[in-house]
Order: sequence, then C-alpha cells, then structure tokens
Amino acid sequence: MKTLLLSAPLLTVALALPAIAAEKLTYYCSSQEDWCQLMADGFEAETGIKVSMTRKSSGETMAQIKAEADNPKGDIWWGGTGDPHLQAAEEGLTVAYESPMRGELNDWAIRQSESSGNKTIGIYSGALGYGYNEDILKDNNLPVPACWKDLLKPEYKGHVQMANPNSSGTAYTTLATIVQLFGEEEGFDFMKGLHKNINQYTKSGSAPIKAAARGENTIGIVFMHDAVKQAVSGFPIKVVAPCEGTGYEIGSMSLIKDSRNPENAKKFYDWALTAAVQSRSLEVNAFQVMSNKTAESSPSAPDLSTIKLIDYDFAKYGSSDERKRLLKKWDDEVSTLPR
Ligand code: S7P
Repeated sequence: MKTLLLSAPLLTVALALPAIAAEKLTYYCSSQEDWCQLMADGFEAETGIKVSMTRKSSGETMAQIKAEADNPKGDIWWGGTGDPHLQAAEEGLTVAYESPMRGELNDWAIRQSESSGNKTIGIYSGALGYGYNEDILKDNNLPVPACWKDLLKPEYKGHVQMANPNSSGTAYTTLATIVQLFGEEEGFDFMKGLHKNINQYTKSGSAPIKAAARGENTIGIVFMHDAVKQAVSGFPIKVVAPCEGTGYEIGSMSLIKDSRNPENAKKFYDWALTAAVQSRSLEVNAFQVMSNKTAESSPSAPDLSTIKLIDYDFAKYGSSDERKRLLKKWDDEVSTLPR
C-alpha cells in the first residue's frame, strides 16, 4: 500500500511528459544485403539515429519510391545502379543536394551528380561481365566462354542465368550495354538468341552468380565484382571481361523528395561519402571502385583500367523515356519468346 502511494505521483509525472521522439532514418538500399546492413549498423552506432532498412533491387526500389511519391516513406536511397537513380531525378522523386564531401570524390561521381542537377551522386563504379562455375563447365564438357557472343552457342542451352531487367539494375545495365555495343537491331537479336539459353530470369542481379557458386547454375551474367566476391569466398567461379568490350555502372545515392527525416538523410549522405566508411566495403568483399579518391581498394577488385569499357551513355540510358522504352521492348519481343 505504501509503495503504491509513493509511486502514484511519479506515474502521473511520467504520463504528463511529452514523448521524446527517437531520431530516425528510413533507408532504402539496393546493394548487396550484407553491405546494406553494415551501412545501417555503422550509421546507427556512430550517430545514435535509429535506422530502418529495406533492401530491394534497383528497379524495384525505383518503382517503390514512385508508388510512394504522394506520401513518401523513405528518406534516402543508397546503392544500386545509377540509371534508375537518374530516372528518379528526372521524374522529380529525389532532391538536389551538394554535400561538403564533393571535393574528395572522383570526377565520374561528380559528373553523375551534375548530369542530374545534383539530385544523385556516384558512390562506386564497377564493370559488367559474367562468371562461370568451372567444375560444372568441365563436367558438362562445355567450352570456356570469353565473349558476349559465346553465350549464344547452342551447347549453353539451359546453362545461362541473368536477372529480369525490370527489377534488376544489373540486368538493365546488361540490356543497355548490349544495345550500345551491337546497335539496337543486332542487340535485340542478341537478347533473343541469349533467351534460348537462359534457364531463369531472377529478380535480383547478383542471384545468377550466387546460384553458380552453389552449383545450381553454370554461367551468371553479373557485375564482375559480384563474381569476384564468390571466387574469393572459395567457390569455383571464374570471372570474364567479355572480349567485345562491356558496360559499367556508377552505383548511386539520392535523397528522397518530401521525406520525413531530411536532416538525418543528409547526415547519412555526407557520412557515406567519407573514405573511412567507403573503405569498410572491403569487410563484406564489395569490390567496386569507391567514389572517394582515398578510400581503400583491394588487389582482388577488377582493374577497370585493363577492361575494354564502352563509353556508356548514362544520360540516354538513365532517361525515363529510354529506360521505359527499352524495358517494354524487351518485355514484348524477348521475354515472351519460347525457350
Ligand atoms: O552491391 C553489388 C551490386 O551488384 O548490387 C547492385 C545491384 O544493382 C543490386 O542488384 P540488382 O541488380 O538486383 O538491382 C549494384 O549496384 C552493385 O554493384
């Protein structure tokens, strides 16, 4: 009874106090799950800001931000290929910001920003290619592929996997790369020929090489760094830079328009561009080239200076009309064909 009488006034005071809202950030991530989580945990630990994370592929995240435009739920979109970030900028879904960290970044990261009116910025870069499971290749007496056009050989039927370009930034980069490399007509003929050899179009871009690592697929069309990640983890994966040349991505970051926690989003943005944070990518075997000039790199990372890279037209293939047109054409003319 005595305890009850003493605690009653305390309870009244507690109920009368306004609830102190915890600082928070809603973070959409389109890179590999382990890297997304490392970023969320690292930011939360350093700032005390509570991070709520959703990981989805690049095209899916773009679609989600668009669907939420009247009532935005996300604050920041980090990672994923640059094309859908550019499309989001053009469609007014993201906002301009000039971070004080810009002086520390490589030119390609700043160019990405300038081409979008500063509504997105480059955080990493990496080349497209493919990887194969050398054990499965040998067991099936298959030739070693070295070029894009090798993937059309009839003996690879059922042995090639890529993601669906609607959901995946990796697969959209593949489609745009092939069109830029061979021209639109020949490029679509290539995609139709490739379709005959595809065993499955996955939702996520890196899934095909993870399946190859597990022995459930032979050749996965992915970013080369995603194939290297499997190889350094001890899986029998070989990485190929296709002989004809290849495209590349500028993985990007954008602030979502009319977000609920814009100041915390800017804090994350500046923090994510520091060399110390970008160097932590190596903890999860993320072997992209980082945008901060002094971020550490690994000797295992693909050396972009030795790969034949096309002059990828980010302005064109990141534009809303072109991305929609190419995806519709792929849906209509490729994905519906029998295999
Ligand atoms: O972090 C690895 C990585 O390949 O993931 C991103 C990719 O877009 C995510 O997967 P989706 O293809 O499914 O969108 C790339 O930006 C990045 O290099």
